[in-house]
Amino acid sequence: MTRVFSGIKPTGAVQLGNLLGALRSWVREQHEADSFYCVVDLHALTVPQDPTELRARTLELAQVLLAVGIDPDVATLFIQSHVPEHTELAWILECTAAFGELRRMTQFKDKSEGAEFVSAGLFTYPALMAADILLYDTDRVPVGDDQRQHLELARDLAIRFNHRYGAGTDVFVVPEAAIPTVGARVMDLQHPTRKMSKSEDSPQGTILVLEDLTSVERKIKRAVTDTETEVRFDPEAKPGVSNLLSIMAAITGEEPETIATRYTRYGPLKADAAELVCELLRPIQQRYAELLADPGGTAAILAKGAEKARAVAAPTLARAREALGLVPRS
Ligand code: ATP
Ligand code: LTN
Repeated sequence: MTRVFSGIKPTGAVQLGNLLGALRSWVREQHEADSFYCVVDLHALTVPQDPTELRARTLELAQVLLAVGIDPDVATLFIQSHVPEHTELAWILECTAAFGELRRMTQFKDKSEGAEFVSAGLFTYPALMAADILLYDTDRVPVGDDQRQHLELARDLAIRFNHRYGAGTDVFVVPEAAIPTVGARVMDLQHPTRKMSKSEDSPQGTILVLEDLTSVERKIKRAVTDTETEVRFDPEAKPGVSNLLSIMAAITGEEPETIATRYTRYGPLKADAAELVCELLRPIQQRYAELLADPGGTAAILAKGAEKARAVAAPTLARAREALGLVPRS
């Protein structure tokens, strides 16, 4: 059976881009493949975190994933730091990756530029991400468009390791990225040329999955467009309008160009976009409220998930250790 793996960082509240670019594919994939979904708390540590907040955000994120529709009886849901094999393989892959190839990663450039403190972990981040993926013999990785380059690196590391140490039998499966055709890059509503993000400080430009729906509606109605009036899908010339059309397309499954033909003014376009987003979020928020009543249930799901994950990760790590010539642990 095909194996799917993906991860999300507990770095802030889940936003609409996470949902449309990644989480909806996760929910779909769980019925088609053996799926592992991970709250990557160790990746969150690459930038400074408040401990109390990190703990709360990690559990909140797990509950949001359940509310979005991840079924723990079908998929394996767990917290990255509960499976220590991730950090051990990450070290091995840091020694497989070249300094120069990590330096080329655009996410590192973006996140380090202008930062007061740049951790070494922010630089080696993609090696930990490759470890996440390769530990599970992953065939497919559903992610948003911003992760394309990291995925390419994970593939290169798998191929390089197999070539160097495989001795005729591959140690790692070479994964493929699965990036949706629409919704893969939801843009900030106030700055439509940059992606919507959890940790970027742009409250008016970011729609949160758990946000009050009146506020969601207000933000969409105030989204930055342009001084023309024509509704047309053209991300280069009309980034704001095109972003709204892409969001609607990702929700309805229609083409953004087709949706555009139904509008002659921005007002009705925004009103319909707001309604579609609110309809998408409403049932998720209701399920989340129910889950809040049972925190013990979520903890039990995560404990079972970690156990299932470890049963797959440990033999893969043992294979890599053996191939490298590390003396077996007795
Ligand atoms: P941060 O702001 O801390 O970097 P983030 O909001 O970018 O966080 P991640 O945890 O890095 O979120 O990503 C989780 C998943 O959501 C990834 O698959 C990523 O590609 C996807 N994703 C994040 N932002 C967007 C977006 N604006 N549009 C589409 N997909 C997105
Ligand atoms: N780097 C990703 C999060 C992430 C991930 C992964 C995604 C960490 N490990 C493994 C897919 C597979 C991000 O910043 N969105």
